[in-house]
Amino acid sequence: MNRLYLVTDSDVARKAGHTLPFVVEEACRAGVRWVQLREKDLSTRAFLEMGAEIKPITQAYGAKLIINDRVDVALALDADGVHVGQDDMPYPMVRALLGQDKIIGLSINNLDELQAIHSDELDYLGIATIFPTGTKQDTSSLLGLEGLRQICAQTSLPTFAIGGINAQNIQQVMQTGITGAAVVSAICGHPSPYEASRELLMSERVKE
Ligand code: TZP
Ligand code: MG
Repeated sequence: MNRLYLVTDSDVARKAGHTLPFVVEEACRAGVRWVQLREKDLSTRAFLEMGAEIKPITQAYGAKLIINDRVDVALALDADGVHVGQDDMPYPMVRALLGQDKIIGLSINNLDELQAIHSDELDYLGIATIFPTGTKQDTSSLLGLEGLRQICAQTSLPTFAIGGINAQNIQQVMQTGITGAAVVSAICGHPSPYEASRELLMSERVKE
């Protein structure tokens, strides 16, 4: 499986003239195999309806569907997993609710948060925030490539970097010891989510 992770934002997609199902379909058609449904402003009902629309698309391409924050939504959709942050449900509880077969990812922002982890309960880490981004307002201090390198050197879990990653800098990100790169606006906000995904996937170390 390649190392590109699409994280969705329907506002960013809408501003680029796209619906979210269109973005996910185009990204999957281009080869993306990790999709995180991250919807901060939808009601529970709308989140479920969106997930029900997205799941057949990811399934058709054999892509993983991960739900951001909402364990209940992931269970209701029988999604592949859940991604939680530092202020969300603690991942041991997520594991207890989802069972051993589902994927659980945790966001970390610094070395202290890395050191607090019990890695046997997690499947991967999201490492934030690498570069400045307009997509998320409450980002912690920026790690940059050097901060990212330091974190990657100290964990054996699979890692996905996030924050300001695009076709121009993904190559440098992939040289830090990271497993993969996660993007929002570089795909959702691009005039062609298909072409954007193709370009990102062409980068060295992303495509394998
Ligand atoms: N977590 C840290 S930065 C971020 C998230 C969800 C948003 C990244 O968006 P973009 O558009 O890829 O910079
Ligand atoms: Mg969260």
